[in-house]
Amino acid sequence: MALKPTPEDKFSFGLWTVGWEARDQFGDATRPWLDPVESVHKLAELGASFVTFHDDDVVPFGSDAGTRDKILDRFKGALAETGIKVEMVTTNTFSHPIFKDGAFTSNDRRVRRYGLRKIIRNVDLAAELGADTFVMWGGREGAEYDSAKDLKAAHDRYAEGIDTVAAYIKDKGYGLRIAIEPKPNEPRGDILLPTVGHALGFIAQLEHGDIVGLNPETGHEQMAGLNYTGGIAQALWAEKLFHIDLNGQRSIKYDQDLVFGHGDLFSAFATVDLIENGFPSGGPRYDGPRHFDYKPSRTESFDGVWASAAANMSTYLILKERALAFRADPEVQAALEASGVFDLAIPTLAEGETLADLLADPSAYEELDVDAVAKRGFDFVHLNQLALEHALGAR
Ligand code: GLT
Ligand code: MN
Ligand code: MN
Repeated sequence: MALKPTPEDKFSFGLWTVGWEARDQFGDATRPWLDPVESVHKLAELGASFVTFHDDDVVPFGSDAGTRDKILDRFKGALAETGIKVEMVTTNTFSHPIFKDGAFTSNDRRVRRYGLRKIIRNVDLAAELGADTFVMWGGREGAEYDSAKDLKAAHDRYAEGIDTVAAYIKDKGYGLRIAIEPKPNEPRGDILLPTVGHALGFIAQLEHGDIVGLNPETGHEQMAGLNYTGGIAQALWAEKLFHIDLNGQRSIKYDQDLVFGHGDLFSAFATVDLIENGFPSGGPRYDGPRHFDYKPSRTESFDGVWASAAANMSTYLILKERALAFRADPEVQAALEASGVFDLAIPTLAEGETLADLLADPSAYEELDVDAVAKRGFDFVHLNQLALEHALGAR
């Protein structure tokens, strides 16, 4: 049964998602250009609360100032009419041929300076529209060949670029935070900051890292064979989960950008469980928009485009209902308890206990019956089956 969204669900869509003309490596567009104003109206009807966009999604690359103003006025009109808000803005530093070797990390300094200007101009627009998040997906920041990049210099330039933008945001007093979006490859053979973990390590080295966090995408982590829920969990733990891109991916292959849940469904259940229920022991929560970054398949007409947009939200809501039921089930709570899930939140050293105290505690080591302790079964399979039965609506 399809579920209808409400504003409390905070659903958000990139205009480049429904607006994708479905041109791929091997074939031409299968759908015509879609007016962003129409997308805003359609998404509002379907129950979304927010849209997000790249500068070039709304104002074609290279438009003169007058044209840009006219287009933006019309776009703002659609926002006002529908009540749709812009929560995130991002910059296209990957489509135009000038960016073929990247923006912040292009070997050509002229490109780096141009890219920085394009981004700063868009930061101003993001602030003007009241966005909270400025995403940076560096899809072209990378290489096909190891000899092509001085990787030390590339990281220096990447950090220089992001720190410069972050410092500008602070100087202007904008209420924006930067969210880096990792991806392992595609369009470049290898992309810099390929995973959540790489990006977290990078942010820790920045001068203005306090306003820089992450925008992890489901499929991007899965393209690297990683667990998306695990990735966003570590970002949450580090208090760096600023935004999310939800979609679907079926295993390690090209970036599929399927509807959320149409890839690894059971993993999607775990993702929604974490977002909606938080960690079993409490702690940092994600409270931001539920943002979908998917591509309506190339086979679909516009009817299929809108059906797929609705499918993202409906799937999320179904999984949310299932995840709430999972945690509320007394049998699940007992299974979590039996598996020791709650015990993991107990610090290993007792309050006030020092390492010296532990070293002097024979019950922890010398007298511990390691074979007896090793006999314990954790019953994780039973717990997982309960999760599966809830996910399938069989409980
Ligand atoms: C591009 C990419 C997405 C990013 C967008 C933000 S651009 O469509 O495939 O994953 O989120 O720049
Ligand atoms: Mn993707
Ligand atoms: Mn994305």
